[in-house]
Amino acid sequence: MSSSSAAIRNKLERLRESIRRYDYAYYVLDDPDVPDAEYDRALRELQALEEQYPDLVAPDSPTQRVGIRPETEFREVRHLVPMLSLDNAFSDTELSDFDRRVRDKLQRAGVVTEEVEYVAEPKLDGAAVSLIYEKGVLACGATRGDGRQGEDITHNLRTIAAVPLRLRGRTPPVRLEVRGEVFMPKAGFEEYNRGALKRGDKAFVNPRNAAAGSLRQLDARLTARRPLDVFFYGLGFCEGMSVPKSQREILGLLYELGFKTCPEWKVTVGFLGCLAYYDNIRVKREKLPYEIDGVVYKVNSGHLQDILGSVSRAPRWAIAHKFPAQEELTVIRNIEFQVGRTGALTPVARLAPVFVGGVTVSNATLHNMDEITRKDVRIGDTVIVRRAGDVIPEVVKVVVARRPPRARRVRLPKACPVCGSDVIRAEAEAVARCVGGLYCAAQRKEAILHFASRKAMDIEGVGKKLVDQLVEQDLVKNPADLYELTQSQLEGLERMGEKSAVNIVSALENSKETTLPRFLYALGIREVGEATALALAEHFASLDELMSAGEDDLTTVPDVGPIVAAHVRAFFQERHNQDVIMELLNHGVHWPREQPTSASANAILAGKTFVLTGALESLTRDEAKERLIALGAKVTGSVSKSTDVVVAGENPGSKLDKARELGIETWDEARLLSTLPRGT
Ligand code: JCF
Repeated sequence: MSSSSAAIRNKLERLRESIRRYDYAYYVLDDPDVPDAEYDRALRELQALEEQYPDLVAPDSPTQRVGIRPETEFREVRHLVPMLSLDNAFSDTELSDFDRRVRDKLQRAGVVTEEVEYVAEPKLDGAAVSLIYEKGVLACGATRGDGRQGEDITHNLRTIAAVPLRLRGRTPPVRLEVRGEVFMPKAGFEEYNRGALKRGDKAFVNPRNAAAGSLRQLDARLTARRPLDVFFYGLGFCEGMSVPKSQREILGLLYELGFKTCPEWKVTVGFLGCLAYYDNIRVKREKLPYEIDGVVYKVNSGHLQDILGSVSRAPRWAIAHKFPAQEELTVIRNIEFQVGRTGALTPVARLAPVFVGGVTVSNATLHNMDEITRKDVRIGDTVIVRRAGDVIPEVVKVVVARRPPRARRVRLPKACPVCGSDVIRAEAEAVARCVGGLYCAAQRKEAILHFASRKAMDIEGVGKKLVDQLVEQDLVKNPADLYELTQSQLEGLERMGEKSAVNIVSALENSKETTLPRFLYALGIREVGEATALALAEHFASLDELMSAGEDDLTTVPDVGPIVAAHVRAFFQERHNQDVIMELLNHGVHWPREQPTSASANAILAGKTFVLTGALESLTRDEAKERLIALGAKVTGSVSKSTDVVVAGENPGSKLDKARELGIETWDEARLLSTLPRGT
């Protein structure tokens, strides 16, 4: 045997061994080792290599089975019609290729179609199921398995409220097989995981594994406690009923029979129509209450589907257009501690740069020391990083099998990495803090950034890069120093032209006219967010009164408890803070004496609770919120029985559904604008 063929055998065996291990973790343990993207790469590499060396294909190679059937304690059931899976398109080009193949094949069959009509819907990230109804009654439900036979999970499916136990309508078909995707909505997943951690149980790494794992419980009472939902998208076997002639009619029929279908589905025309749908869903993705990993397009016409037919495991008339992977593998090069505004030390993983969720990521948050311990993250580890939407990338888990012998644990530093002050971790608290306060440059920077931020003093142009320079060059030590900056000082800074300097000086000048709630929020008092700042401003007649209030006084303010009161009191007692406030006022920071208050009973929206959802056209949500509050309304984040009005903009999402469910009044933007008088 030549050495090169030995090397190839070796490589093949290594790939097969990895894939077997991934399969076991994924299918049997419901706890995958590596991200899907990595799995797909390994499988494709193995397939390519085996294609190149067909005589080295082993009968037990993971490529030799389509779909994997785990060893199971469940009864096996044969699907009446095989469950197909979907081919993937990972780029616009691959989608365009698919559309061309469809048109070519139809043309060769003598069908003239300019553009093909498709039905598009989001591709849910859950577990595929097939259900059989006998004379309208749920008789059997199964997992996809290998596509020909799956596991009998009827007992578990029965616990899902959205699975009809009986079909709607008077004359049910003799036998009907329906296909759908069971999933765990994002909110339920997060809530479930929070509970699991509290109980000391294992959390699920993602909603898909949560759904698959929940369906494979032996005890249906456990499944019943999991927040599962389901959308149906197709038919299998039909007897005693005529089969609809298009995908759109199938979805319509499913709906009439009482099955939930994804409300986002649409008929699209041609490649460009599909692309437009894809872009639209990608933008909506974060707001959807469930995880999706792409969109599915199906040729709408059943007749055309028949002409196109299927290859081994996937139809030629459908394709899944995937979003870029949100999870990837990379290596932790180092773990450093960042110091925040309140001195909290946050461990941050410095990563070997990796393309994930559409961007290159080189940092990921590790939240706090407890998290590091729980996930057992060490420097040198290979980890799964996840970047979903615009949230900060995070380390999902360590691939322990790839841990190098020299992987190093991290310890909480005893001294602040920025200023050298002591680091204290209070008993039973997850966060460790630098005690340096405004002596610490990191805390100074964050305090100034917060002061200038949009919801605080709203000083445009004062961002991270500028504040870093201002603090490092000792031009600004506290927020009040900002107002002493001159145009020429600013022009002397890096990346600062005359125009930017002029703009910043005028932004600073403009910011001096503010409101008391904004000012209080801008001070950055611990535990005082926007809502508390507003409550404090409404309760006290003046800043002086607030500054001299005792804790007893403070706790009479709505929503202010002893902890917040102590923080407020301590802040105003601090000499340094008093000085900064005086300086700010001396620089001309001011606000109207009379705040419009929600406490005044004659405010037109006094006592009304509003929820805003979706994008408004003529104003931002923050502006709408501020103006509603000015009229006496309370604005909250989630819809409940105590909500009075839900204002829905573009793409409102689940809050609107909830409002309708609860019969709460809903307003569109026009109705909102007609209520807000000009100038509020
Ligand atoms: O949402 C899904 N995961 C999904 C999967 C949607 C579909 O319309 C599907 C599917 C798998 C196969 N359609 C087929 C034919």
